[in-house]
Amino acid sequence: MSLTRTNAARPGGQGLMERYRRYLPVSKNTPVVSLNEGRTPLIYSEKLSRIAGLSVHLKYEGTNPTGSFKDRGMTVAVSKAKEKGARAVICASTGNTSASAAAYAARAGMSCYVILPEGAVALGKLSQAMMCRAKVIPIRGNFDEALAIVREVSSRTKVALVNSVNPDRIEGQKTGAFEICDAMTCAPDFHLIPVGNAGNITAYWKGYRDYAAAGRIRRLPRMMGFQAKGASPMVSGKIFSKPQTIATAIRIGNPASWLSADLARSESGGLIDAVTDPQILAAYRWLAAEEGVFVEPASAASVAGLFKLVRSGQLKKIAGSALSRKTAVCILTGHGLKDPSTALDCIRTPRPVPARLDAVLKEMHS
Ligand code: AN7
Repeated sequence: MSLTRTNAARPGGQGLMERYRRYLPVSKNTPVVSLNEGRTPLIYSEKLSRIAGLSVHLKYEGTNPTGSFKDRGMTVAVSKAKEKGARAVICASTGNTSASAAAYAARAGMSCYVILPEGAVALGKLSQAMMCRAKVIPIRGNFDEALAIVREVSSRTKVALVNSVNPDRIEGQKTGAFEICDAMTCAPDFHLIPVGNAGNITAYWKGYRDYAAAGRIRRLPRMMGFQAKGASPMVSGKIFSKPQTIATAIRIGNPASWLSADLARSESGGLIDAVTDPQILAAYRWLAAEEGVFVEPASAASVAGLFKLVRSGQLKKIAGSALSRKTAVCILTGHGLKDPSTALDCIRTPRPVPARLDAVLKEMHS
């Protein structure tokens, strides 16, 4: 029996390729490799809404099967690679792409090679890729150098490239926009999103435009992307040869989708801005402490961006007098559990006390 049929016949829901089949490059010959990704929560934030003066929702992509938005793109990219007869996939990664590629390749019975910048990938992501039996090759270099190498490998061999330079990845990731529009019955006014290699902002913009073309929504959002200051080539207009940020997921100095992300910005009347590491960490801690939403540092760039636009008055300026009637969605791209070390660095390690009621009561009130 084909994978397509078994997947569709099982109880427990369907993945994106079945739900949004008519918008995706999937035919009846496509073997659907899915882990039932998508259907991530869209969470209303009363506190952020009060602070920003408009209605703010969080799209929590950390609940995807491997804990990040990459699964949306990977289900399509790995399915299409399998359809074309590839036996192996390869990617460069700051971590999440490798975790996702490894999982979908394992599911598909394919091999997976991942090339990573040595010492710059969060622990959770590395363990995911290795547990899903990817061949992990760290290089003494950064993400941009790793991407150049895998592009070369895939052009010389039959190993399929599953980075977001593969258009199937963009197709899959655009379903995030569909889910937001389905839930809100329209597009938000402002779409805030972290930017690294710039594939995701490109994908969301395509998703909104596809939905508009299909008559599902009437107007498009302004796309607002946020890079980490130490890795902000799109803001400064030049390549960063040594990108540096605590948000390792977006430590990228020369985004592959730079041009299409720039188009998303200009066509939508949006902006690409930079947020500093302290601003990212403040938003990272705020989300967990105030909303119970634990994300990885890179994901907090969208909310750090919102705080920045509110503080500078820029959001009010763009929205005009109708601010309170506007809506914003911040994309939270990955789960906090991906990067436990950064979380532990932010908090005080709890102190053990004797196993006695009085000691615990005393500690509770200290
Ligand atoms: C949590 O895994 O590039 O702008 O190799 O993991 O589409 O690159 C990850 C990127 C944002 C940026 N948030 O998205 C990789 C990788 C998280 C991420 C981004 C990434 P793009």
